[in-house]
Amino acid sequence: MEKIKVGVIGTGFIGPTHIEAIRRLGFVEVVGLAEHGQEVAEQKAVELGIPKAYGDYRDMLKDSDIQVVHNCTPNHLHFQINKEIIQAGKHVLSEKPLAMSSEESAELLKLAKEHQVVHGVNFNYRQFPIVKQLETMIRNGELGKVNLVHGSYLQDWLLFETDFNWRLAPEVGGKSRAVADIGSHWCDTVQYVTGKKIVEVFADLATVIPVRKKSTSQGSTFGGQKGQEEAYEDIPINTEDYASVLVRFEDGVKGLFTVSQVSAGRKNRLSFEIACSQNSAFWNQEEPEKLWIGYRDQPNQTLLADPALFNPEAKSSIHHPGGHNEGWPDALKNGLLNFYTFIREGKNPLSDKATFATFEDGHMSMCITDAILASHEQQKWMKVTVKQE
Ligand code: SOE
Repeated sequence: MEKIKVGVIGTGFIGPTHIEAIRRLGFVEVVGLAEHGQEVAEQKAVELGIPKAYGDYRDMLKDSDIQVVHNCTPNHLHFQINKEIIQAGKHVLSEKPLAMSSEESAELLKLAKEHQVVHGVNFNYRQFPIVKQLETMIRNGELGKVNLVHGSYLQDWLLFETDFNWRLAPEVGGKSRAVADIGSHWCDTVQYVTGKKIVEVFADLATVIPVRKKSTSQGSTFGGQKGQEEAYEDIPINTEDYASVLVRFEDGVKGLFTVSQVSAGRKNRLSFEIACSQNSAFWNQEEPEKLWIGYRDQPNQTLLADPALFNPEAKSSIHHPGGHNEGWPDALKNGLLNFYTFIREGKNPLSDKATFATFEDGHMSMCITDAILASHEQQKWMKVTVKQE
């Protein structure tokens, strides 16, 4: 059987992880890579073992062999490139955020529907096996009715004033940083698990480090190290390092989350607790194989990820016996497996249900971010308005 042929645009932190995940699928092949400039593209193609190198992604989009394109570029390029991928009639898998504004993400969603291409966005945390298990438990009513949802997403890679990355600059990263970068994951994951949309928010944002020192040499995500001998320039920062957001979900469910990229010791700690009428459940991405189940009238339990203990629907997302732990790269692979199985089975993006996050979810996420920013600015509750094109 012919493998599905893929091109990847962008090879910073996330592009290579997409390539690795695709390779693990077996029925999909990365045949092309695009970077800014032929020299970088060729160097990266050699490093990553990809046959075709394009110094301009537009040339890759003309390659009729390529059926699917992954957009792994910095945020400010997402909209234009996503648009051109769709217009070239290729299926698209984009990094989040889909675009720089919710007007743009609405336009992309409309365009993807018109061209009937399969569209996915990399909200990977919903693809952890135990997250899927929790989703089925809640859907089957095993924990009772959902009452409260709270948690946080904490990182420390921007803790020092010398930590700098393109995500900090609004013209490249977008007008929101911590909320759009990691709050978007938290919201997507809890909406997926509870099956309930966020409908209203009240937010308090802060820029804990208002001036940063930008190294004239380093710049990769998670790349910073303290104490290096460097030359720096002062850069005023006006995107948020921190946010606390009160949230109201559909059906009167209430919640709260905090995001921070300046919390020492927290590397990539997305966590949430869901309090239901019978039990509570707690999950933390840094210990992804454990699900805490809380009881009022008996000892609490910890469910260790194990296909033998999972609900039938959740079993398909776990690929190893209990104790053979799966983590972050495996969740990304699970998302891509679902995305490419959808394509392989010739499913219809307009009518078939996707088991991965789509541009619909990507657009929803942009609308939530808009409401959070507006709420902080106006210091009042804001409704999440899902803009239509
Ligand atoms: C950086 O904050 C980042 O890489 C995010 O952009 C990812 O989406 C998240 O999964 C990990 O942190």
